[in-house]
Amino acid sequence: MRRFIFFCLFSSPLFIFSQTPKTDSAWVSANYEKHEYFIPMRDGVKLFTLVYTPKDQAKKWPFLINRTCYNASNYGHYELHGHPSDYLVRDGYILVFQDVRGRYMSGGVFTNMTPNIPGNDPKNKKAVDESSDTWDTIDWLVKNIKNNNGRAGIYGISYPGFYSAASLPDAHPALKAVSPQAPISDFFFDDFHHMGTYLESYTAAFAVFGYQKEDTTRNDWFMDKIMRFYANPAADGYDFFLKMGPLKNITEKYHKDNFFWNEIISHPNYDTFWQKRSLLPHLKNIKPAVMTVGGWFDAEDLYGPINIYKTIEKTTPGAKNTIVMGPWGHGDWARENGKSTHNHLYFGDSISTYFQRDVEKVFFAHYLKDEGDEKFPEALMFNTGTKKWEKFDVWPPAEAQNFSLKFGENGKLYVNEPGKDDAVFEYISDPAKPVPYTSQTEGLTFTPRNYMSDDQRQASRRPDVLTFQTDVLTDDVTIAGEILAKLKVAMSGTDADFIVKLIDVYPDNHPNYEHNPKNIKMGGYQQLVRSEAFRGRFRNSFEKPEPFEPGVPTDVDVPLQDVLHTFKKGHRIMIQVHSTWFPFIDRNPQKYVENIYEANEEDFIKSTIKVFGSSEVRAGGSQKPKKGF
Ligand code: PG9
Repeated sequence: MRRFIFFCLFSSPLFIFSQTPKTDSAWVSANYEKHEYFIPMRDGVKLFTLVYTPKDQAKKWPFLINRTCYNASNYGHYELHGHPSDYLVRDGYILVFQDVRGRYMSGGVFTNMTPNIPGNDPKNKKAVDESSDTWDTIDWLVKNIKNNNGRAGIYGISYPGFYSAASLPDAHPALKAVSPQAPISDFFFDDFHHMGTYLESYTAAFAVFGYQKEDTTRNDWFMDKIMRFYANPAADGYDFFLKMGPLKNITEKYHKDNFFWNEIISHPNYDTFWQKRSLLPHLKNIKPAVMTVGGWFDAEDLYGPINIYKTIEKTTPGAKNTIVMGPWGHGDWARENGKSTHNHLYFGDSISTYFQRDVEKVFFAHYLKDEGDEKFPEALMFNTGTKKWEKFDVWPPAEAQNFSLKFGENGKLYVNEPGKDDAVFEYISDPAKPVPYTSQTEGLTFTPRNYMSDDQRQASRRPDVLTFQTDVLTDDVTIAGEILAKLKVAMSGTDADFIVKLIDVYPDNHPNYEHNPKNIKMGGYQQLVRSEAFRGRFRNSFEKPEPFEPGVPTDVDVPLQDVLHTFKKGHRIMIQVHSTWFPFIDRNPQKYVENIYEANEEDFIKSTIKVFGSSEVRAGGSQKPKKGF
């Protein structure tokens, strides 16, 4: 059963097919000695910490730390699940796995996205957060573990990515290298929410984060809560959640006693509850080297890596700060099966191995062992169109040519040409028949995943989806960096969501991929490159939502996360705009209510939405790519 959770949350690091020599439990137990400690924090709480020390005592070793809410004991049987990678394990570190406060074998109370308390005073027993817990852990390790070289690194994927990044404010002086990977930065923009919409596709996941354990345990105390969704799993998530009706029914039926769910539904706006849980305002005066890693198709934490990198660039100009973005879904860089794919798309062979061996291992060896010369680019970014790595000395690219995409009549999309400013495009948005977010029927997700590069033809054929596309491109067009959809809209209702999608339309004669286990036909495939869902009530402020006035043209700016994608000659660029995307996000009643988590069935109304031709999607273009990393 425990494997189930580990599998879900880390999306299967258990199934690592590394091409390096096997670093299995036999190899680990032959080369490492394992010890378990309960490390005292400054307020007296003890954190369970698993330590693997190299048996080779001829050298002094640095620490490599992973702080997790997903059960450090999963690493307790000399089985490391490929995380850290086999390259790091074989390179030799004192490997540390720690249950964070309030989880599994550690003491204390669990808090989601622990608010950071600026400053670090080990004598202040009250001021504890993830930064102070990491500081106290490193201080104890350096003083108590034999044969260490006085340096520490920290890494982690997903929530452990947040704990890695949370070590940066007021970092311990021994902390020299930090790699936040798919880190959460702010739960109002990562994971559970997208720009104010609630990710209904996450509903089962709350069980993991919303119950305090009664005692120290190595087992998943919340499993019974999860199994309510999975004992007889629905084959069709769309149907399951549509029948569920308003979100208040989820409260009633599943999460009434879940403290995190109750926090979410009591704070529908970006109030101080969320603001104090954002890590971004605390990322100042950063001392350790930072390599933030993310996946362009990461459905869980894409906002986090991009914004952690950009924030450090802004607050600490001289920081050793690198970002690596690959053609990966959530955490895919930690597993290798030889063929690097996302969904139906093939990007090349062993891309995760390249990252683990030639990037991640090099980063930690340089800063923790003085090996190799520092040659890290500011940004090592995989172009998802050309399927090649590109290196940038600034991200987004300094020479961004600002692209303007404008809507025209008959579904035309214009690049850097005037559209039809006086045109009006409209659709009827019906919450009873929302736009599906996947091309295939899928069951209950623990978190959404495949939609990020899915085929959009199921949407572009619907009357409630505005679809605009360019003529066939006569040259390659690269979009690099941020995208902003500046919509001018009006509606018959008083609230609405806006989903904006950037899509790569393949030529009708595009060959199928050789590596194509699901036998997907790629001719005419409308590949999602980037999307964002924006809850219109937050157009002027995420803290103070406002209704729309029926019929009044109103500006709604929808920021989409960065991309690096070349639309190749013979392809088309497509933009879609619509107002439901289910069950990826919850349905907006489209009649303004104070709190959608408390909306009633009768609040859900059809609304006629108008999008004016004066709308525009702005994007950045890329500088000439430099040689690869
Ligand atoms: N993205 C992971 C997650 C968070 C919350 C619920 C479900 C998954 C993670 O950050 O660990």
